[in-house]
Amino acid sequence: MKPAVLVARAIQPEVVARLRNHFDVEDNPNDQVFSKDELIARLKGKQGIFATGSERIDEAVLSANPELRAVCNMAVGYNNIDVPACTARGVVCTNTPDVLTETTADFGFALMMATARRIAESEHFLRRGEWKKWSFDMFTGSDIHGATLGILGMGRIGQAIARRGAHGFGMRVIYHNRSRLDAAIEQECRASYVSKHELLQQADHLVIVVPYSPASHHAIGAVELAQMKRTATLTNIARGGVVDDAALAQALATGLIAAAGLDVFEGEPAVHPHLLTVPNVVLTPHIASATVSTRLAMADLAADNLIAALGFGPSAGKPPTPINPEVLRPAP
Ligand code: 8YV
Repeated sequence: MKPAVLVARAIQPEVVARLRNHFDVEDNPNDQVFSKDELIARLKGKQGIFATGSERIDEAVLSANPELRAVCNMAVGYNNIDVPACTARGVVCTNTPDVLTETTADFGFALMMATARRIAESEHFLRRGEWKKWSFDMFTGSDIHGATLGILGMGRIGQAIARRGAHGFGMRVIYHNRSRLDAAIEQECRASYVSKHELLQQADHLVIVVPYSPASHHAIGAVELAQMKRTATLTNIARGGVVDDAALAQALATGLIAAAGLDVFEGEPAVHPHLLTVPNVVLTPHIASATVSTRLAMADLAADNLIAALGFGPSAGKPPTPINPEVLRPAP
């Protein structure tokens, strides 16, 4: 009998078909978002879950489903998974790094540019029929080329954004990270390490790419926003909760900073109501990794992880991108 797995959301049919070669698959072609109780009920008897950022896998889910052996996220971020709880139960967790790095960096750069050059705001103005004449200061924004790009969180995506800024747009790149990068990587990205305070004070365009954790909760709040230039922009493509959205909306409304671009939100898909009323913010629905080819690469990698984690395929027992590889070690 094939092991049973749950594919928690609608995904590419060819990936579901591949999973069916190994597993008895319960999929979700109607793309229902399960409540905690529904998720627990659907996981009954399942050994694996193909998850997305929308499913919270915590102690309640794990204890109700002791047969679960693998939690495979179709996302690089995994703040939806209680990894220590999984590890304690010997449940392997995996994510999808690398395959989305360049796509997500493209989007971060695009969102930063749209924010600095007021693309969404001016497009809405045009669609409303308000464009009657040229004016010297109509939708004047701030330059990207030659400006200082500040990056908070210098992992793979942060580095890819730094390269675009330094090599493509002649930007001065500064970054802050938990740990400083190797000199060779700094040199290749043409990025200089600074303190968080220096980052906030000096950046013309601040891009947030730091993973969410209790330590990064509200890393940017009222105190941090007050340290930024009044002409600065802020772009968040990391996770809701890294930025205090209420404080940001207030900063945008009062001109404490010039503009913001947000792809992620606290409590998404809900958006803080104040953010919806301020004009100087570009809002997108968590689509930084959304290209056809990258979403397929993410789904394929999550499927490869699930297949290997449950002991099938060419790398049986060795999922390509585990988050808690310690659970894979054979017992001494
Ligand atoms: C996903 C993401 O689209 O990979 C991540 O961490 O934020 C996005 O690429 C989202 O998490 C859905 O799983």
